[in-house]
Amino acid sequence: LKHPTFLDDSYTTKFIDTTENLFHFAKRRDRATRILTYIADISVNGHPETAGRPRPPAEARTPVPPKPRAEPVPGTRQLLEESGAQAVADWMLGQKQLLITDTSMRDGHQSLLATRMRSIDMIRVAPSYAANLPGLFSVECWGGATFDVAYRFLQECPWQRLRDIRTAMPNLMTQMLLRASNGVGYTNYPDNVVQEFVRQAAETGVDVFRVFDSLNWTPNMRVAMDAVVASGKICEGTICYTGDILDPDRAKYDLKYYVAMGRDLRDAGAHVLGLKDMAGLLKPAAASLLVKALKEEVGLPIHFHTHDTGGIGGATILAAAAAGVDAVDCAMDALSGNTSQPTLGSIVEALRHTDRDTGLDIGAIREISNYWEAVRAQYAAFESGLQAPASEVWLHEMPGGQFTNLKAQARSLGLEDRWHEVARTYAEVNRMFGDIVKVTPSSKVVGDMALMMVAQNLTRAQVEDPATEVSFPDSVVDMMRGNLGQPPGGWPEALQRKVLKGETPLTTRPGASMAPVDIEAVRAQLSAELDGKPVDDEDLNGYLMYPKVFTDYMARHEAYGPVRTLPTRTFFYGMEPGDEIEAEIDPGKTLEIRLLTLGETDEKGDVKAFFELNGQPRVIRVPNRL
Ligand code: BTN
Ligand code: 3PY
Ligand code: ZN
Repeated sequence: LKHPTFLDDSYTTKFIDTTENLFHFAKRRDRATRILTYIADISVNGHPETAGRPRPPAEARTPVPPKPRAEPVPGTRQLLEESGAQAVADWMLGQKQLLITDTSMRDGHQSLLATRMRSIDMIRVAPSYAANLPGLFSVECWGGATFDVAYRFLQECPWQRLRDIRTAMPNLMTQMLLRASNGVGYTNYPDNVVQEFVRQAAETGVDVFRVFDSLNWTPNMRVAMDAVVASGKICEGTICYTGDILDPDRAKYDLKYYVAMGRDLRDAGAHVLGLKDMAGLLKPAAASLLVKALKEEVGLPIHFHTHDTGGIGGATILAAAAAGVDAVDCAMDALSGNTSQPTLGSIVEALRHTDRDTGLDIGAIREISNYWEAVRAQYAAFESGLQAPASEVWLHEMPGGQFTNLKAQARSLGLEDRWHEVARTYAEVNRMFGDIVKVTPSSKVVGDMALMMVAQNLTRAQVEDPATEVSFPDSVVDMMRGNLGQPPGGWPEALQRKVLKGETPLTTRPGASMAPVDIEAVRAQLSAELDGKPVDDEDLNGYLMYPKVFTDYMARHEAYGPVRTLPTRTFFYGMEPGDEIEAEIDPGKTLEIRLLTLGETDEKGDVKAFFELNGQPRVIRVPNRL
């Protein structure tokens, strides 16, 4: 009687005849059986994501988080809770020490391990952060690509990750990356979807929202920024850095441009000014100039983010620190360097006994980094194989989070040995699009176009020639339609005309012409799709961002249960006969699982897996799909 048709009073006597799924009773299996089914399936068939990839070394250590040294002392979180967002911003300006954000739980693994780090590996170390590094400014642990990857590839709920980290780390501010009107997706959402998402993220546990727009178009940031300010959390209005302010050939993105944008963001209500160098292009001398100018002309505390793709990110951070930047992002040593952030422990060491001394405990940093080192070994399948930093980043300008992803895409298209050509073409596409900011989602559009040109051996001249037929990727058409907003100076008109074939592009804010979503109607419809299961606000927000990704996740959840509680090695590789693991499926409710043996494949093509579950024998049958 909780079926939406009863609830919304549209019930008629035809209900039973027309509601086919009413009599499809899902086979109700307990959670332990579902988890055993997952383990059996992976043990027999392998995990699709790790097939053909390098395995963790046999001697890889089991990650053991460092012991919390004491009860967590109050940190930035208490300041925010007790005195509010503006008080945190004022406090930042009054500090001498360089404040540090640890990005290991978000951008660190997004940039090094294809975003594949599982919640359990984060939650287990969160108490050590709280107790041993209470002086951190914040811990970036949510948003960006982590949201959909959690549902899509890790079979876990991103909201639960946030809630659990928040609980385990009560004195530190959590931080997320929000793509403004693109939410944590790749396209513009209706305003009320963005507002609802921010409200929920704040409620579930985000303290600092870094809000950026992929074309640096501030009008398209207002809805998200206003929602953050309304939530009482910290709004970090963010400039994305591209080009080179010292290069007269890149005059489009000069010092004046960035200062003007900084003022716009301040006027839009930012508490903190984010400076997001997503590709790691900002050079030390330019950082000195830019940080000084922004400090003087904007007046907000500045939070600087960079990537070490070119190998001199640490030098840029130190130059920014000398110029008075208030906070910077680093990744814990074992998850730092190359396309990730500069090395946290090394920045702490470099500034020790100077007037910007971070005050962080280097011993605690080393212990936590040792933990991440052992965790990282479990994700060998997702390493990019990138051996060294490269100055080529100043040619292609790819964001750190995109670089390894695009390389993997190139590999899957058989273009791996033409990677440097892809890099050069990416730069060509950028010029062809008018020299734009490249960051999710605009960076994906440039990447799609570059891959297509290399795969089809198309030159820029051919693409631009009105007489040559080109079938543009959907993402390019969408962007030229104005659906990601407007870049400074607009789109190149001739190219836009060719892509749109006469269609008139949008020049106003996409959200302004999108009808609001009827949130409660969506809830009812989703609930119906889930056989009447009630839909809470977190699930609803997951569905609003990624409808199909979410329902696919829910279907697998029905089949496999809370697999987020499995150790990472088990999740990706299953068990060998003789292995024994534990999974805490509820606080205090732990499954002890032993795989005794796997049987032969029978005439139906099934394999029996013989387990011991908390000492009791259990047999699970799964298909052998190999
Ligand atoms: C995915 O989203 O593709 C990975 C998540 C789990 C897929 C499950 S794992 C067990 C079973 N074996 C497969 O090959 N796919 C499913
Ligand atoms: C993201 O949007 O995921 C990014 O990391 C952009 O740098
Ligand atoms: Zn980044």
